[in-house]
Amino acid sequence: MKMNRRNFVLAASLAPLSACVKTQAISSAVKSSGLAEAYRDKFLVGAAVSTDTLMNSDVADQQLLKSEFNSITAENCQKWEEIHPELDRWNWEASDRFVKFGIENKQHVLGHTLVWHSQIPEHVFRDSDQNLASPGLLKSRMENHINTLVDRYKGKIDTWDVVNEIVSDDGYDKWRESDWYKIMGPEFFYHAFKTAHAADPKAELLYNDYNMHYKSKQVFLKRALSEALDRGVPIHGVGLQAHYMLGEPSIEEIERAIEVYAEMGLSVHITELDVDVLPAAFEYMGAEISTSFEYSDELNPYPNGLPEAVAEELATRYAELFKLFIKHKDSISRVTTWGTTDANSWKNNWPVKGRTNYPLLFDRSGNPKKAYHSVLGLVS
Ligand code: 9MR
Repeated sequence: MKMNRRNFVLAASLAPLSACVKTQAISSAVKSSGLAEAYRDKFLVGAAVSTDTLMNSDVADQQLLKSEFNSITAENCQKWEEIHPELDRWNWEASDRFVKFGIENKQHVLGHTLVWHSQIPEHVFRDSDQNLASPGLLKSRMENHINTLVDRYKGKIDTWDVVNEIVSDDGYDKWRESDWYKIMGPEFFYHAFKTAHAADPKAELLYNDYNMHYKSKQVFLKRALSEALDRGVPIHGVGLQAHYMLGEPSIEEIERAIEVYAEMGLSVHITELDVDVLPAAFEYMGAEISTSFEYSDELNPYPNGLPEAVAEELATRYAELFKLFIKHKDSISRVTTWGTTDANSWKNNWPVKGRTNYPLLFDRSGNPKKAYHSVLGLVS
């Protein structure tokens, strides 16, 4: 195998998988199947873990995570406002539990997310007079945040989502006017990766975003990522969030996105996969969580269960997606669903609060859905 950057990262990111396979082989008397096990020679199969699952010790959900997935991502507990709510105060409990859980279960552990414009306290961007912080002050706060977090889990967290969502939603062709960008310019992007790499040189470092299949976003990101890589910025891979719908985007669009980033020598991770089955509240299909729409019954057509025909459609959609991922298994290191069961999906509350959505592979009771069987059926 040619040892380019992607292969190196893939080898590094698959290393914990061999440990995981061993563990699963040992416990095969108890459990001989599971999605991750079925896909073990293709890519890691992961799920995001909610803080509820970690803190309330939701045993059923934890069991599902252990038996079906060999990779876990912290859904919320490591976001800046959660873990570092004040300049000198850290909340470690949920995050420590998350990392411990992954290590005990020999899973590939994903940290999420170090630098993001969202879910971050306003004071980070202010000086003591409440004016916009200087570039130097913000840089030192970023360093303190990344160093503290990455260092605490050095050698335990395998992969970090280092920076999330740098592209403007207006045209998808320029930098997002976030406080990070306003104060530091593109340097914020470069510096986050350099700082994370210095804190744990063995960790795999990702750039993570939604709508990575949009043409203009690809053009922008190709340029931004190339400029960073040319400067020696240690970016090892990209995360395609993959918040999809039943009919959109097309498989061809998703395939092109995988190819574009893989051609740059980057490892491709599918980081937040789910498939929304409810009527679109709007045409825009991103994941910018500040957007929301008012509830109406027309937007919530299946409060008492998913009709058989839609369950079939979902199963077909998942099968097509996984067929594509298998086709590109040499470029794809991991496929992670954003949650475990339909009960704990963010999609029940976004972009409309209080709907009953069915975007994942397990139903509200944790039972495998048709979609699960269609994905499993591709490899067994
Ligand atoms: O699923 C997450 C939800 O529970 C949170 O309320 C929300 C805000 O922190 O973030 C959701 O996860 C986001 C992820 O961290 C980044 N990509 C978009 C995801 C959906 O908004």
